[in-house]
Amino acid sequence: MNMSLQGRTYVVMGVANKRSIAWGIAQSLHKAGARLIFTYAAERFEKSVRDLAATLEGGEESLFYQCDVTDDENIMETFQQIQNDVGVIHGLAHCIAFANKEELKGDFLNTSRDGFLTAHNISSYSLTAVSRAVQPLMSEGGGIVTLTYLGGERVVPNYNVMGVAKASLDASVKYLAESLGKHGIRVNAISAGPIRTLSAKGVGDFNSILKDIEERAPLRRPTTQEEVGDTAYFLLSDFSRGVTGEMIHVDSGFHIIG
Ligand code: NDP
Ligand code: N5H
Repeated sequence: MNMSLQGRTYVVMGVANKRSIAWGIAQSLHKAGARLIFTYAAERFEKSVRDLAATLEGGEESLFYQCDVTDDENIMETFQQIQNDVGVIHGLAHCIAFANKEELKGDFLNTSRDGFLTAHNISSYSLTAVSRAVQPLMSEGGGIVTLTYLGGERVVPNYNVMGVAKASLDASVKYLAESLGKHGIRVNAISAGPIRTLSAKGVGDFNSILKDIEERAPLRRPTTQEEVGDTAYFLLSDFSRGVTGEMIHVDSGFHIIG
């Protein structure tokens, strides 16, 4: 067995810019020889995604689709189109989350019904919707990977409704692993340490969160996009063929510290 992804095609959802964790995953998969398909939600990020893909050697072969995960029809059309254009898919990286800014500070008790539903719709349910849509294209089996955060396992200040949505996402990974295992499709999550991305921007005390990691995490350094990318590559390759329904922490070991 070798680690090459030559001849395989992967869908990467959630590249907004070069700091996106999805972009770290795309780079790792590309290095391994994979062909890439990108989906983006906001039209304003289309150029950014296309420009980034063009920086990859052979990136002209990448394909791009607009896909808003709140819209079932859009999801179905996107994967139908991908099936028409490329046929078989070997894996998918789901790197999508959203909560209203006002829900990401203050007391969790004040979470609104709307804010709760929005966070769960985009950050959790979307994995199930997308998994169902991609399943027919994964006729040779393969892997699905999503991104989660420690705030779904423990109370982390300000993560609030997103923590509850991640707990739901983490449980979805297990149920989906059971549903899709019989089709040879594995479903896993990477719990990433804090990385300064567009989503993380504007988040109150990100500096002090990073400082804490540097002081207390076993590896004493922050998580990088590349570290997450390479673990996604492992989870989407045959080297992890016996792993499903799992969550791997790529966080310098921070999660073991009490
Ligand atoms: P980015 O801001 O780079 O990516 C977030 C992505 O979510 C964007 O590409 C955005 O697309 C997409 N998105 C939001 N709403 C929708 C929608 N309705 N349909 C489709 N896509 C949508 O941030 P990150 O790379 O940090 O986030 C990626 C994942 O990593 C998230 O699940 C996040 O929770 C997780 N994570 C991040 C950590 C961090 O410290 N950064 C730590 C642990 C986990 P668009 O802009 O086109 O709307
Ligand atoms: C404990 C923390 C810090 C506090 C909480 C941060 C939560 C961030 C997650 C969500 C996904 C951020 C978010 O939805 C931001 C939006 O309200 C506003 N931003 C946008 O709309 C931009 C333009 C687009 C691209 O963003 C999205 N998401 O579409 C957690 C941190 C230490 C770690 C972290 C940052 C985790 C995480 O899940 O991202």
